[in-house]
Amino acid sequence: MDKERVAEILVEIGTLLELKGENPFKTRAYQNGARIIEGLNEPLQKLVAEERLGELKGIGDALQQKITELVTTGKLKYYDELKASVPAGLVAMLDIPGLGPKKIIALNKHLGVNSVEKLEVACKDGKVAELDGFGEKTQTKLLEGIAHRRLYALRSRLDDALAAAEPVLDSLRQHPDVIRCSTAGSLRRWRETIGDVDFLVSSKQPENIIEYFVAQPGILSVSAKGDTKASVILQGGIQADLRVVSDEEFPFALAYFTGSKEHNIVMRQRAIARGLRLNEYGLFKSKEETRDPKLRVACATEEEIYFALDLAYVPPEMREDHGEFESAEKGKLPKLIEWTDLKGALHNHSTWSDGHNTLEEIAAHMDELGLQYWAVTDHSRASYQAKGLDPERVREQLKAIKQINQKLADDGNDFRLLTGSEVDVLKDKLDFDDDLLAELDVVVASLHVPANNEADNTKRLIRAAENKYVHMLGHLTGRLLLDREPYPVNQEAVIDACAETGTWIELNCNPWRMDLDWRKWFYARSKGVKCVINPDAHRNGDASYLRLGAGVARKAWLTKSDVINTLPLEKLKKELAKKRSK
Ligand code: DGT
Ligand code: CA
Ligand code: CA
Ligand code: ZN
Repeated sequence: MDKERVAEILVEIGTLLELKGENPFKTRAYQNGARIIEGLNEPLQKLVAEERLGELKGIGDALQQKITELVTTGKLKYYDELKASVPAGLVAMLDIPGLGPKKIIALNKHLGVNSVEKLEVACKDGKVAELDGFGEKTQTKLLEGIAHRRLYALRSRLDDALAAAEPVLDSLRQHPDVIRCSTAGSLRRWRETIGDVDFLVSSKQPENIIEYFVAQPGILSVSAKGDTKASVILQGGIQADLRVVSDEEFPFALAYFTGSKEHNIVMRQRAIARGLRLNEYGLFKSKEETRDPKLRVACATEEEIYFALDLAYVPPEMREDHGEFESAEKGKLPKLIEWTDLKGALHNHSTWSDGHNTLEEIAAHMDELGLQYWAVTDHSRASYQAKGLDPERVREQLKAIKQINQKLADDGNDFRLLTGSEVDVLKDKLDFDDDLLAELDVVVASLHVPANNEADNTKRLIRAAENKYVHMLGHLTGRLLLDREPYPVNQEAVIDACAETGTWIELNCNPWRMDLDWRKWFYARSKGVKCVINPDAHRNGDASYLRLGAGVARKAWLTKSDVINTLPLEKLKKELAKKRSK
């Protein structure tokens, strides 16, 4: 068991104890213990094996025993029993924003609330507002939180959906009876969250395909199975549909099931305006609904369907009825960015703050991937829970990076690490002074502890953009997809300030964030604001987020020239110098 999981379990034990009303001193010990374990600089396995846990300040006998049991057996009896002793409904309530153990105990004691469902009823009856320490506002927030949770449960993040879908698609591709196959739906359109995965296959032997599909190892259970259709549950509980069609129908079915629904509606209207009918089976020379093959306009590909309706081909990412028809009619669709256009990234972390790879490991890995540069922008000191660096440590890190770059240069290698910081945007200033920021290659400014009102957050971010050393704003809204709503902020006003000051905005492509949202980039681009696609990597594997980010950037209609980190290193350096020289 790795130290992250051990720390998670310790935190959970602390919370469960709190829910049981245990003494706060005891619960705090677990939370502290978790923090100590997470921050260890040597392998936890080794510490346990050498029986040296006791050397850690803050880890008492009871914790030592429990950590040892977890690490050596992968289980903890005490934890299992504790979990079983706390009602599941109370634990589920922890998931609602604004509810901690104390409030949950109060709700339980005074209103008998012991589940999310009962909480909802109590809120709707206005009983929660009457409770000491709750009030009208809290009650409204709790109801909102419950509604959000319910919606979140219906969708999956893009990374999880892709991870579940891609192996299945690869297997389908290998079956000899498969002529063509593709994903469709929101996954093919690179939406940031996915309701269900849609697969489409063309074949002369649909039954063989269905049998083969439902037997795939990535499929947990089969919900429905017909001659040409099946619905299943993939890893992670993600739903998926497979449809098998003839190869003549394939382009039409692909266009139809790729959607979006809004896009399809306009396509259908365009067909009708031309005396034709469009549906999932074909484009037909008919004024009525039909699927008669004799009336079908032959189209071998999706492209040909678009041409038949007097449109340039619209890539799947753009099919959201977001202005694509106007452009496609004029044949003026932008050439969208490709993920292979990306030459590096400008917001990432290392073991110096809360990342998992050392500077050396990062340089070796990103060079291996064929990238040209990778900025290390660890947290600033205010983010103490993420082990933020103080100015002294930042300057030490600068030296360490210079040494690594020197060695790369000596070896004749062109790859470079860039120095930097993800500096916290505080209430009335940035976490670091300008002198320090001026020494760094790359400065990302991020708001990690927002106010709960829009005006304050907007003002803080505008002030950050006005700092001449800040290159870009990080994850502008702070949202966590299917987990946390954005903090209140006037995004347009912040975008305007970025446009005025020459500050870039990040498209944080960590799949939990995808922030700034693709819908907002239409406005940002119209103002001339440049984008940086940043994985916010905390481990080397996170470099793969660049591909997801490019997909979402394509939804935002971004081209290579809109995105700063498509520039080769020398040109990037010139761009990094521009705002500072003003
Ligand atoms: P999701 O699954 O919620 O993330 O979103 P989609 O877009 O994948 O939606 P889904 O799986 O319900 O259906 C796949 C596509 O099929 C959808 O994008 C468009 C098409 N489609 C489904 N139902 C309708 C409909 O009632 N009318 C039209 N025009 N198209 C539909
Ligand atoms: Ca779908
Ligand atoms: Ca579907
Ligand atoms: Zn951040």
